[in-house]
Amino acid sequence: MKQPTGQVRTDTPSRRTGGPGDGGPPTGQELSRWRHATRWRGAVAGVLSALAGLAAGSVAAGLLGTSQTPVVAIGSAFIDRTPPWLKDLAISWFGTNDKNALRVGILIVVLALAAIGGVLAVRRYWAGALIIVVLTGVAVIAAMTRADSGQTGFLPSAVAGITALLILRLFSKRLEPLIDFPDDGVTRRGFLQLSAGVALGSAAVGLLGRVVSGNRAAVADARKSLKLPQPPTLAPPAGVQADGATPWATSNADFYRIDTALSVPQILPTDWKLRIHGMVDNEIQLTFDDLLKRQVLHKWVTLTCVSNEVGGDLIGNALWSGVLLKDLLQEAGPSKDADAIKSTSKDGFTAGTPLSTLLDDRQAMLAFAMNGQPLPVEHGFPVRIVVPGLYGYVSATKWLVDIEVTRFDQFEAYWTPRGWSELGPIKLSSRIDVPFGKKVTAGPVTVAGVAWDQHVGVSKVEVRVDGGPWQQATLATDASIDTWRQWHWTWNAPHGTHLLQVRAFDDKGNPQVEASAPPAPNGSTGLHTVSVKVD
Ligand SMILES: Nc1nc2c(c(=O)[nH]1)N[C@H]1C(S)=C(S)[C@@H](COP(=O)(O)O)O[C@H]1N2
Ligand SMILES: [Mo]
Repeated sequence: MKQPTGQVRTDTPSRRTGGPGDGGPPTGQELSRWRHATRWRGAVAGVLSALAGLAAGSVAAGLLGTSQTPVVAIGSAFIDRTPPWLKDLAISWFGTNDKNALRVGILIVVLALAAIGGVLAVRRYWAGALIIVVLTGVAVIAAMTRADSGQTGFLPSAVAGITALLILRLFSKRLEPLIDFPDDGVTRRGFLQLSAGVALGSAAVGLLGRVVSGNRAAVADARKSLKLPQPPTLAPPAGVQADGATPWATSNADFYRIDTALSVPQILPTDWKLRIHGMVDNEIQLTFDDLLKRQVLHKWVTLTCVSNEVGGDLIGNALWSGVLLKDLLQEAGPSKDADAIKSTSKDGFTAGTPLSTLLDDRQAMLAFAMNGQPLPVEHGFPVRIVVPGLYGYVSATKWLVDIEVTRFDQFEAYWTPRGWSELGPIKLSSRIDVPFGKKVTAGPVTVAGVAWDQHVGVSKVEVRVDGGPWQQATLATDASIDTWRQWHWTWNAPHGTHLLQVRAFDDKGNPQVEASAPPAPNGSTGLHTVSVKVD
């Protein structure tokens, strides 16, 4: 016999065998306490069922060699549908931890929904099961819409859903007797045993999932043992500043990371293949070995993200090693009508890059090393594109697997339908790095930072204090127009709180845009302004 929720039953339950207030008929208070306890058990049952499902899903993903666990599937689909403002918000809140934050967020939402499902399932199994079915459906559809999930990418989510449904059924069988009748101890013990069993089982299965997904370890090993042509020197070009301001080279560990990959694609160099095709005379297929047989180029290039706010740190300068894209494209023989390449990564990200920027003298490359090391896995191992002068989203495809020579009117790259410009030349900008958050005492103070206008060049940097006259800063040696340029200026700092501002000029003497603009749709503008307290 079932009672509608919330209605307090006051007659004596016929199956009563003991429990709180032993002997007499249960009071309304007792009944409501039992129901409360039963609801809690339902929630625990829901959460444990979901965890068991997720553990089974991770084993399935490991066995199938796919990264598409249910959480990754939902998260990746979520990222693909994130509007630019939300992406920027996530980056500004969580920085490079935005992906972990998303994983945790998805897990919390899934477990919360599963808890509700568990509570419902105590009374009506199918009502709770429906929530799991819907969650499973979302994950399966999410996995099927991912480019890198292949034919079997939906299976881990399906396995997770079926497992969760079965476990939830076990729980609901245990909990049903508790709905209207007081806890007889036996039922409670049964529930506790089942809970402990499911929790332990899930932990064990989850561990197994880690073991069977050995792909990550294999790629890490392959990367470590890779011998690549070394640059003649890692030292900064002569004359670049080294006075404690921003280092000339950004270390691989400090280099900003931006991408849509919730689970970083794992590609063995021996498995890597690149196809250059489309509007070309000769289609080209390239293995990693083929790539290493070509002439190698080492070049300092400053990479910048279009999402970089004025004064932001989504910019880094590295010594990249790789081969010239120009040579490869010329071997392929692009059609006269082609004006773009669409480059695609293992996980389905795409960038659209003007063909002209790959064929001119800027030495766009297929890079396999960064600062003398094989590309870190997060930065595109084994091969990515680097094009001086263009924001990353229109050029710097990591985990590169495909280049199609085409026309801009034939395709839309990943970020274009999401509100970002089709073309993304980097905008002239500058940043103050010191003094920053440090104690400053009155007297001469070094103000320093970087300015950049990749593949155009910076000719001058000026600084001003409290909106006063602009004063010329000293520029470090121009290593190349494709890198940032360090600058410094000595300020005779008076007591008080002051505003410092910087502006840069391009090679033709045009100043950077002073009006503030947000990153979307094609890069921020405005003057970097810092407040400094002088004691
Ligand atoms: N496969 C892939 N490549 C990608 C992206 C991505 O999301 N996926 N993001 C691009 C963007 S927006 C930038 S700014 C650069 C960042 O490169 P980094 O993470 O090595 O700094 O990578 C580009 N290449
Ligand atoms: Mo970016």
